[in-house]
Amino acid sequence: MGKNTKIIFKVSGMSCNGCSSSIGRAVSRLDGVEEAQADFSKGIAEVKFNEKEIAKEKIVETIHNLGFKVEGEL
Ligand SMILES: [Cu+2]
Repeated sequence: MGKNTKIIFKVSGMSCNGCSSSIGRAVSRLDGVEEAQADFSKGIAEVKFNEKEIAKEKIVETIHNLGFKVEGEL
Protein backbone atom coordinates (compact mmCIF):
# COMPACT_ATOMS: atom_id res chain seq x y z
CA MET A 1 0.00 0.00 0.00
CA GLY A 2 2.97 2.32 -0.50
CA LYS A 3 2.47 5.93 -1.32
CA ASN A 4 2.60 6.70 -4.99
CA THR A 5 5.10 9.10 -6.43
CA LYS A 6 4.04 11.68 -8.97
CA ILE A 7 6.51 12.93 -11.54
CA ILE A 8 5.93 15.39 -14.33
CA PHE A 9 8.35 14.59 -17.13
CA LYS A 10 9.29 17.14 -19.76
CA VAL A 11 8.87 15.36 -23.08
CA SER A 12 9.92 16.62 -26.48
CA GLY A 13 8.79 15.36 -29.87
CA MET A 14 5.02 15.29 -29.32
CA SER A 15 3.13 17.12 -32.05
CA CYS A 16 -0.50 16.16 -31.65
CA ASN A 17 -3.07 14.47 -29.41
CA GLY A 18 -2.19 11.13 -30.97
CA CYS A 19 1.35 11.45 -29.60
CA SER A 20 0.21 12.30 -26.10
CA SER A 21 -2.40 9.57 -25.99
CA SER A 22 0.08 6.95 -27.17
CA ILE A 23 2.35 7.90 -24.28
CA GLY A 24 -0.57 7.86 -21.84
CA ARG A 25 -1.69 4.47 -23.05
CA ALA A 26 1.72 2.80 -23.06
CA VAL A 27 2.82 4.15 -19.70
CA SER A 28 -0.49 3.41 -17.95
CA ARG A 29 -0.13 -0.20 -19.02
CA LEU A 30 3.12 -0.69 -17.13
CA ASP A 31 2.92 -2.62 -13.88
CA GLY A 32 3.33 -0.25 -10.98
CA VAL A 33 1.91 2.76 -12.79
CA GLU A 34 -1.34 4.01 -11.35
CA GLU A 35 -2.04 6.79 -13.80
CA ALA A 36 -0.34 8.40 -16.80
CA GLN A 37 -1.39 11.35 -18.89
CA ALA A 38 0.53 13.35 -21.44
CA ASP A 39 -0.21 16.78 -22.86
CA PHE A 40 1.40 17.56 -26.19
CA SER A 41 0.78 21.32 -26.06
CA LYS A 42 2.56 21.60 -22.73
CA GLY A 43 5.18 19.00 -23.62
CA ILE A 44 4.66 17.08 -20.41
CA ALA A 45 3.73 13.63 -19.18
CA GLU A 46 2.36 13.27 -15.68
CA VAL A 47 2.85 9.85 -14.16
CA LYS A 48 1.72 8.47 -10.82
CA PHE A 49 3.55 5.29 -9.91
CA ASN A 50 4.77 3.08 -7.09
CA GLU A 51 8.55 3.26 -6.82
CA LYS A 52 8.64 -0.14 -5.17
CA GLU A 53 7.06 -1.73 -8.22
CA ILE A 54 8.60 0.15 -11.10
CA ALA A 55 11.76 2.15 -11.62
CA LYS A 56 11.51 5.63 -13.04
CA GLU A 57 14.03 4.60 -15.71
CA LYS A 58 11.56 2.03 -17.03
CA ILE A 59 9.00 4.77 -17.61
CA VAL A 60 11.57 6.95 -19.35
CA GLU A 61 12.62 4.00 -21.51
CA THR A 62 9.01 3.32 -22.49
CA ILE A 63 8.58 6.92 -23.62
CA HIS A 64 11.86 6.78 -25.56
CA ASN A 65 10.80 3.54 -27.25
CA LEU A 66 7.74 5.35 -28.61
CA GLY A 67 10.06 7.85 -30.29
CA PHE A 68 9.84 10.74 -27.84
CA LYS A 69 12.51 12.18 -25.61
CA VAL A 70 12.36 12.82 -21.89
CA GLU A 71 14.30 16.03 -21.32
CA GLY A 72 13.93 16.17 -17.57
CA GLU A 73 11.41 16.65 -14.82
CA LEU A 74 9.38 19.61 -13.68
CU1 LIG B 1 1.28 13.14 -32.87
